[in-house]
Amino acid sequence: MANVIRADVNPAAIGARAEQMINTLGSVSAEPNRLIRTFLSPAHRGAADLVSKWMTDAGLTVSEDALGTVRGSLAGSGPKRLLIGSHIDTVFEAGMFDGPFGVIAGILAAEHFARIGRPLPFGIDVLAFGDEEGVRYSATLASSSAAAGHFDFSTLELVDAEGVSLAEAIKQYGKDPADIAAAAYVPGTAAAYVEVHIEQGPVLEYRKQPLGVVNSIAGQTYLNVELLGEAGHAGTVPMLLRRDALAGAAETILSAERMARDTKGEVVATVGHMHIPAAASNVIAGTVALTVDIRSGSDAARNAFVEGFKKEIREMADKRHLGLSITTTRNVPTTPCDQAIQDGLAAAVASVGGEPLKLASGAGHDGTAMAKLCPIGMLFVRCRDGISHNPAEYASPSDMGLAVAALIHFIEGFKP
Ligand code: HGY
Ligand code: MN
Ligand code: MN
Repeated sequence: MANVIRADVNPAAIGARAEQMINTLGSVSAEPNRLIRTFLSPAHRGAADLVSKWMTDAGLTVSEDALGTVRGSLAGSGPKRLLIGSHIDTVFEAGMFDGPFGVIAGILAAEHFARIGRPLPFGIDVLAFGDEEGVRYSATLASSSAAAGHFDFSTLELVDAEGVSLAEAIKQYGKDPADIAAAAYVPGTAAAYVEVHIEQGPVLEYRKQPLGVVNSIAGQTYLNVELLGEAGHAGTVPMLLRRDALAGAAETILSAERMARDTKGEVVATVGHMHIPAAASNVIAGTVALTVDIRSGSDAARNAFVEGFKKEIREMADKRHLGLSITTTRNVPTTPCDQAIQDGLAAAVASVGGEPLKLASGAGHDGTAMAKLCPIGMLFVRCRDGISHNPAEYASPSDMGLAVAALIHFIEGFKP
């Protein structure tokens, strides 16, 4: 891979630093044997403190808003700001790269300009968001939505698995919900938002490319499906007289899988969580709740899938004499990435010797929230076997170094 055209940027050295930072941040977890860092938790606090120190050491001015977003700022000669960020919260049993690498890349790129000492014609804000995964509360993108000025205040009443409301969690974190509005950027001050993120898929590895440019972020529909049957004795109720909610849930899961496969890649559907309140091996399940995550790069295809899926589940429930409730807990349209930013990132990828591949993101990102504030772009980094949301998640120091070098090139050529 050709070196960058800039003599003062050494991707190999940057990549080694990025790897060391990833490993250090990756050790900040709620549990010793697996990586868990949920929104406004003590582990989030520990990660925010570490990122704040890195930002300060890089020459950035650090601040924190009411939702815990850490902001490292580098002044520029003009009023506009280029926002570069990602998230530091994780799923359960997470990998170390999903989110953190985007924050680390922003810090390393901003540090390059802080060290040069020649102000850019715009400021840089590196943002570390704390709620992209939506694991603790059923809402998600709370922190980036607040920065973008469209926080949903009704989510303050949501409660986590321990019954702690988001409002209470904010206070326990040492912040004040009354300050949430102040987290928003003044409209017009953010020139763009750019996020560097592992691809979380196999395309770049398959195409033997370290970097790729994202053209859109898939739209998402999340459904909560609750099946209501009749709890009964596993030994005495004849099969034909059962109203087995868990058997209905099994059909629901297989319908989602089969219907998504039938779209030949246009739509993906996942049942990732199921709750059986009174589960026991000798009880016919009376109630089962499950989540259905439906995504597509096409809003029309996703919406058509949702309608067809709901119809099929209703018919199944009727056949099984089950009660059924389906609630939509998330409905996010496909988010296009700004064309000019895509072009700038493509030139940046080429500057480090890459082929500027364009690809859609099946994963959701903070960019979806930030797109309501300003134009967005994303730079993908190859990850081994396309694995993510898994401790085996990995991006090489070499690829991470090229990503930061490309980001530096992008910043150099950015026109707010
Ligand atoms: O679910 C997603 O796509 C993201 O990782 N939160
Ligand atoms: Mn992510
Ligand atoms: Mn993720």
